[in-house]
Amino acid sequence: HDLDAFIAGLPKAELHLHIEGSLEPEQMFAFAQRNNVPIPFASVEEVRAAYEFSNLQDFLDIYYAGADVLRTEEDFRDLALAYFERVAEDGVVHAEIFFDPQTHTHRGIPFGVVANGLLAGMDEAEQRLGISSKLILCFLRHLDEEDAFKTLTQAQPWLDRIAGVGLDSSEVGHPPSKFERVFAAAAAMGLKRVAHAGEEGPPAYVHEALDLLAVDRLDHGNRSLEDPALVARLARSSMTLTVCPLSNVKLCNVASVDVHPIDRMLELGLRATVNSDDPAYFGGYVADNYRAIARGRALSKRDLVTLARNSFLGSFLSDEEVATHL
Ligand code: ES4
Ligand code: ZN
Repeated sequence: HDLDAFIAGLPKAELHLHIEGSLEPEQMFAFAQRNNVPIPFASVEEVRAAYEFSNLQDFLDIYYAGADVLRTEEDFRDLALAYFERVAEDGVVHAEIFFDPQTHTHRGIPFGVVANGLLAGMDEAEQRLGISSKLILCFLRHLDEEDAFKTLTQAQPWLDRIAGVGLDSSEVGHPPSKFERVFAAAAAMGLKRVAHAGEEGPPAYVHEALDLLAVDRLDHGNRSLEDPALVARLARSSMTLTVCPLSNVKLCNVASVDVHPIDRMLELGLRATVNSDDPAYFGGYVADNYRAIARGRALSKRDLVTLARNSFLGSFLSDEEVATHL
């Protein structure tokens, strides 16, 4: 198909990818076997059949359970490398990937095992595939501020290899204000800031992410559309939104890709990008997301180029590096 080839051939950056969410059912079985970890599924088909979610929490319960098979530095390296090998086919030339250290440290896996493994996979991807990448440490917002501070302290030895901090997990009931101080500490260490906001939470949470966390980028941000003054502010400040269409549909935040607001976001002057979020759970990698909205919303090639261009403009690459991709 002409459109599929156009999308795959479009150089793009992925800015919203939870590396634990790239754990494919086949890998889950392979890691479970080699680490002797029991899993409550008999087959890959059974795992896939369990991926029916009615909201974010439904998904998170399964996602955290799945991550239990990740035990060794080699597991994290293999997980990261498999992601890069897969998206090399999608035209990804740069990726800024999230990881959730608390998911692992809380079950006894040292921070360094996770970080060293992921960084090894990232380095190998750069050498073998020519894909550059950055790492973003996400705090789990359902846990408390003290735990986030502990995690930031554990990250200290790796700070030269961590581009920024993010905020993910259960949004409603855990507003950005809960993490104002830890984000200020991260900023003082020279780290960039991003936060999931307006995925399930109200526009007020997006205002908090801007005003209290001083985010450099907004993850999802969909519900900003309910607040015209907020939309104007986001457009005026060229704030990047990392939109994840297939995720929005799988988590029932958007009824189908046919009614996804991606084109409305572009028309409103928002710097929207397209990303996969948790590709192994939501039914597709980044090019699948581009294809789904291209068909669902009849996007033009010009729109697709704008979305890909926005992915570099919104990245944490230097202006010089961005220029090489435009
Ligand atoms: C996530 Cl889709 C989504 N939302 C919030 N937190 C997450 N962690 C992994 N995927
Ligand atoms: Zn996400």
